[in-house]
Amino acid sequence: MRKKVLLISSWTNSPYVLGYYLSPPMGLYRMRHWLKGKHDVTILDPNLDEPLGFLKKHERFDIYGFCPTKDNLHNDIALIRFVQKMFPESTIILGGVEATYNYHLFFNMKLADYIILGEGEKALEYFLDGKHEMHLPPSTLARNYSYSTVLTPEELSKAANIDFSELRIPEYWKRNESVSENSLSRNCVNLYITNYCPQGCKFCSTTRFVREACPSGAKVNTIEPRALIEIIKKVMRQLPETKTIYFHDDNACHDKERTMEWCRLAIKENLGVTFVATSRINHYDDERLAIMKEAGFRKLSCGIEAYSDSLLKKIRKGQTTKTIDEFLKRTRMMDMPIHANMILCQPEAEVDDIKRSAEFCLRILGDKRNTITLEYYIKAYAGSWYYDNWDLIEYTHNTIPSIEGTKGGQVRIPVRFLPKNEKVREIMYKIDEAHRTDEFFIEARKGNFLTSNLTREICELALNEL
Ligand code: B12
Ligand code: SF4
Repeated sequence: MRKKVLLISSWTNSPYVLGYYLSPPMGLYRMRHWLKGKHDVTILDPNLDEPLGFLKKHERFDIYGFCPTKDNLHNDIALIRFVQKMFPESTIILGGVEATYNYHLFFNMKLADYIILGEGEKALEYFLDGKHEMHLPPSTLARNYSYSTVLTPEELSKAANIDFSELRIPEYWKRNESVSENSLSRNCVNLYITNYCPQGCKFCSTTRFVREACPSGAKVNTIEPRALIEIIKKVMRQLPETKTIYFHDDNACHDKERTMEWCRLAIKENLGVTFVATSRINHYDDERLAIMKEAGFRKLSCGIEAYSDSLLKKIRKGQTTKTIDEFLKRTRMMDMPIHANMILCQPEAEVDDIKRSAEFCLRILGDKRNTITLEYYIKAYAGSWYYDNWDLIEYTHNTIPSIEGTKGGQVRIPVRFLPKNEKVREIMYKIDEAHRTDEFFIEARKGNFLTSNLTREICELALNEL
């Protein structure tokens, strides 16, 4: 039977672009596209529409699907409770990364009827088709009881081929304007062309995301090259002011053959847009780099995380300072700027690691076209190795707002993994203090800002403290 579904993106509840530029909730749009013709799916994006007014204005939906995130958990919980109060006869489902890893919390707080793990397209379709009955007694937990819901490359191509004119992307471009002098984000459309990262870095939750839902089904799938070219052409037709397509995956260039093939096709078709991708540094080899440059890539984003062999080994990053240096040499020879992601005061960092990483950042920033997002500590997200194994986790309590009489209260949020080394911890606290008291940080973080604008000062501060 046809169902009326509302999918609701995480509620930041702030008019500012805080640390990252914003983009529409592509996962929710992908699910809507997947279900087109079968169910009526509406998207509520609280970044653009005030959610309470929206919910009151619209008739009841059969299903309300939320995508909570840790950073906005208090707001997301408040909104779920508001929907529970307004529409008690509707079904509430949750999905996405936070719901997948933290399902106990949502069930314990009675915030969900069902939780869908991993990729949502096929899982939500099966759910709406009523195929969710497991026919197991409630006292049983089963690991491998169901169909795989991981998308194949063909299905990924279908899922990503959405109607971009429905995404209200120009509204996001407008919202991002104040931070988009950084050329990465100017008139940018995010695309996702892979599904998974098998690396398993200790601080990252990505590797377990698909495995959590489908233990046997996890391997890296990449969109078919011809299908990708058609999607890019569609973006350019529907949003002709697009300047950059950003493949915001973790591993966009993982598949060498497919990357080279779609780049060849892009050169032939002359698509009139530039590209940025996020991928591991070993994916940017000489051959791929040469053709990517010719296809219109203007920046490469990558996770460097630390410039210290011992620390890179501890966090299971699968790269060394030698492979990082070789990557930098390749990109310099190709005249290709980079955006690097770094983490300074890591749980297992020693003082010398801080020195090496901070000096590395300053060296990279010597080329003005390069940018670095430097997190000075690791945020404690569920799903990562540290989350399950590290004993030094800092928590806070966030206040859940009461909306028109709904239950409020507090929710405990894991903030960050604390470094074991005392001196490293001290440096981290000094940086905290500077964020509170130093004029540069106060000014820089007043309204809209990008984290990458703070990198140089954080490094200098850390080096001064050594
Ligand atoms: C690209 C990206 C961004 C982009 C775009 C985000 C956006 N609006 O779509 C930008 C840079 C804007 C961004 C911002 C932020 N991000 Co971000 N982001 C990512 C990244 C790399 C990919 C997400 C993505 O779009 N994937 C592709 C789409 C197709 O998949 P998806 O969104 O996961 O959706 C699928 C499934 O999850 C599922 N699903 C999702 N929701 C629902 C809901 C229902 C009901 C169902 C059934 C299924 C379902 O089905 C979808 C289709 O398969 C992930 C890491 C990762 N690998 O997942 C982090 C990640 C999601 N981001 C994260 C965070 C913390 C943030 C910020 C809060 C950072 C900050 N401090 O500002 C902000 C929040 C912005 C906001 N308002 O929500 C965390 C979330 C952690 C957590 N546990 O909550 C992640 C996991 C990274 C991490 N570990 O740090 N992010
Ligand atoms: S940090 Fe990057 S390479 Fe490591 S597991 Fe996460 S997505 Fe994969």
